[in-house]
Amino acid sequence: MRGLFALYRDDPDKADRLLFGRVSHPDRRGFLKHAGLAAMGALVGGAIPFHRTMPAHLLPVALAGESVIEGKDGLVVLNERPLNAETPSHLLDDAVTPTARHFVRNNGIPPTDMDPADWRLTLDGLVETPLTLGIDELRQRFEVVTARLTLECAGNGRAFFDPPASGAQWTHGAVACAEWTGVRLADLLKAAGVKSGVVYTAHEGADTHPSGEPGRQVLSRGVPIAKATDPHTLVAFAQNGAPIHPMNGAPLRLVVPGWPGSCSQKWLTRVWLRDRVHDGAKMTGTSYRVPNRQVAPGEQVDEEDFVIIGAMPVKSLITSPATGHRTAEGRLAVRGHAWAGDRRVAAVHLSLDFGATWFEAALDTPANAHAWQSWRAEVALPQAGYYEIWARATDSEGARQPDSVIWNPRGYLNNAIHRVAVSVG
Ligand SMILES: Nc1nc2c(c(=O)[nH]1)N[C@H]1C(S)=C(S)[C@@H](COP(=O)(O)O)O[C@H]1N2
Ligand SMILES: [Mo]
Repeated sequence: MRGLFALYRDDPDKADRLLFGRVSHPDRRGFLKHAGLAAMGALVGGAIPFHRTMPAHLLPVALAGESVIEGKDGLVVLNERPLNAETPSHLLDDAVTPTARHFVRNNGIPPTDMDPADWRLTLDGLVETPLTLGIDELRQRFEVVTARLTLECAGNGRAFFDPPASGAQWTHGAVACAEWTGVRLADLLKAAGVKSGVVYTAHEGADTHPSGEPGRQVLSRGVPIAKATDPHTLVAFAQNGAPIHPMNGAPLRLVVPGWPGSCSQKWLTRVWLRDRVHDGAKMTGTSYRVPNRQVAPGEQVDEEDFVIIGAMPVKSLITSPATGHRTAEGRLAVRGHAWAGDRRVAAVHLSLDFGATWFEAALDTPANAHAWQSWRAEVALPQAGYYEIWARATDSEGARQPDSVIWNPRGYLNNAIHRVAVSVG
């Protein structure tokens, strides 16, 4: 698949000829060859009803569904520019998400120069001494810590909203728990000296706006100073013991576990301390904000009635079996993970009868605060038929996952229970 991509980049006419049988300008209307269409249909797993109007030199995004991102494996690409790719649930089975399986959520175009040797991070604003530090200085001057930290996009699960919400149509896979190594943001801020009156951080990264307009910010989020100085909030320079993947923010990024992934600025260049709630790109309007009350599906909500999302809600994922699994009558091992924002997961329950009755799964304690917790159970599937396995987590404060989506205009915070289908017999 990568070969096909390279071919489209280097010689689009040849690529068209190979895939479609001939080059057709200005579009392929009527020219698509049967073999090419069948091959493409097989690749995307279905018929291609829109082929007649497919413009030339365009690689269909569905074709690009797998293995197109260097160093990533099995991710499903939702959008190519900016790049958004999620991980199928059954590929999130590991306690520590391998880098190759960590989702990618870009709002803009990543920087081209990610050389750690000349990367600089500036801490300024309401500090006694503004600091500009290289990555070597971070390693040398501050305590280096490693932790498994759960990162989930606030829009994970957006695909299930009805009425639909605009934005990347994540299903279940915009979540991961990698092992991150770096220094505590709290320690950096202490070295800079936090002045009184600080309310919020403001984060800046080196990516650029898709429009190409110079100076236009892509994303600049911040968090309340209490979250910034929480010892689990890291400025990370390693992911799973190796340099950070370029699409996950190399060479330096924030990891603000338990909060919307957008708080964890990638390609981090600056943390600015402010005396007010930060108002950078995607901090205002309806971005990463939800209504301050329950609203009806489809309801229009005034902008001033939105509040910024803080800690993410309790959620769980079934990572085995994969949905669509076929098995013989008998017992089946079921497993997955659960996480709960700034809280811990207290229990995970499973149901095999569409939520009528529930039984408890065995649940691991977290490896460290903000690591997701793995769970497992063995279930009996005594006779042939269609089963659904439902998983529902409850957090340490007693909050539990709802049965269905709690609707909000931009499709955030969908922590509805995960269901997988299994055929027996
Ligand atoms: N600089 C920068 N940082 C960013 C983003 C971005 O577009 N630019 N996306 C954010 C969002 S919305 C999420 S969910 C996480 C995703 O992290 P990942 O791509 O490493 O999985 O990165 C966040 N940090
Ligand atoms: Mo996100």
